[in-house]
Amino acid sequence: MVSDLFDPDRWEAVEAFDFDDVTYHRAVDTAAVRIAFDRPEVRNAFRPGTVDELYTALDHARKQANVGCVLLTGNGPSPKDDGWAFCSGGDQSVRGGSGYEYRDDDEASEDDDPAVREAKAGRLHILEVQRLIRFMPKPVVAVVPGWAVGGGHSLHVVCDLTLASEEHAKFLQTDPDVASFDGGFGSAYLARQVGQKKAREIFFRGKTYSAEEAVDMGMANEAIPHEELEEVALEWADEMTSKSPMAMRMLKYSFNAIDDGMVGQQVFAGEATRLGYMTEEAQEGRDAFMEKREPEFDKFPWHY
Ligand code: S0N
Repeated sequence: MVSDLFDPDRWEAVEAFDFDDVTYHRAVDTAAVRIAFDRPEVRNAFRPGTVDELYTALDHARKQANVGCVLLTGNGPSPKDDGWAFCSGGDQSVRGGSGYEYRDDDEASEDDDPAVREAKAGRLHILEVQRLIRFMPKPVVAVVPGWAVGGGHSLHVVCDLTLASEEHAKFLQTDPDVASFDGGFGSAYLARQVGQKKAREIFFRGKTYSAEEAVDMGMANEAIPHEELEEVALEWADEMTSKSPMAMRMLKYSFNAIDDGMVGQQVFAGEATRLGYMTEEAQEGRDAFMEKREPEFDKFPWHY
């Protein structure tokens, strides 16, 4: 079973992949996908292979012209104790001396070339997943059915929206308890959401916050009765995917730009250039070059 909250009639598996640590589904009647951590027995902690699979699924979703929203969640409950989790961060059992190590029992990475595995050793590629979520031109919603902890907390922070289970979602930053620190989106962008004092409290005190507290402090959007979590997530996806893809893309990049410096400007400008190329004016520039003549830009107004 994928998850107690998962309605099999609303989803079909994306057949192109055979993942071990994540599940990947496409909604039957909405332009959305569901990508879920699938290690509920360890509160959906990620090992290197999990991150590889997560990246592959997210990148696939990013490239699909008929997908407008990604729901990122965690399967559950745990077969051990019925506990729920979104993600509890990096799997501490495979954390090596210089980062997260690929192990032979990491099924999710069994196809990797050994030389590639060696090159990857110690690499914090969860940060590449964060950037993929940040820069993909469609909303990514963290659907949090239980614990969001450490690197799992950082992932919900970087998602565009967070929907949390009223009864079971719990938000906790353990990074300094296990000598880890997300000095990027997980802390700095969190401070943008909840303010500096609260963000420092989250990391420095390591308290556990409920869904309601997360909503009150501005790092989650809504707390939803547990049983309705995925149904509401699909409703949100339905709302968002009915809107203009161009406007949604431009808005996401506009929200990002102020915090993303020159990269934010570059990403936004790329989309502006795409729109520019659709104008007659841009086509005149291209045509004049191809026809070896002077461009007739004087027929286009200087808008103000
Ligand atoms: C999640 C917690 C709070 C749940 O507590 P609870 O409900 O009491 O359950 P437990 O009995 O503790 O757990 C159930 C089983 O799951 C195993 N388990 C849970 N979490 C992990 C984990 N992260 N790694 C490995 N195993 C885990 C338990 O061991 C238990 O197994 P059994 O039944 O066999 O005993 C609680 O479990 C908890 O505190 N977990 C640890 C949370 C944690 O510290 N995570 C790591 C934090 N750090 C990172 O994530 C670093 C990430 C990173 O690499 C990074 C680096 C640079 C920049 C950014 C990041 C980034 O943060 O992304």
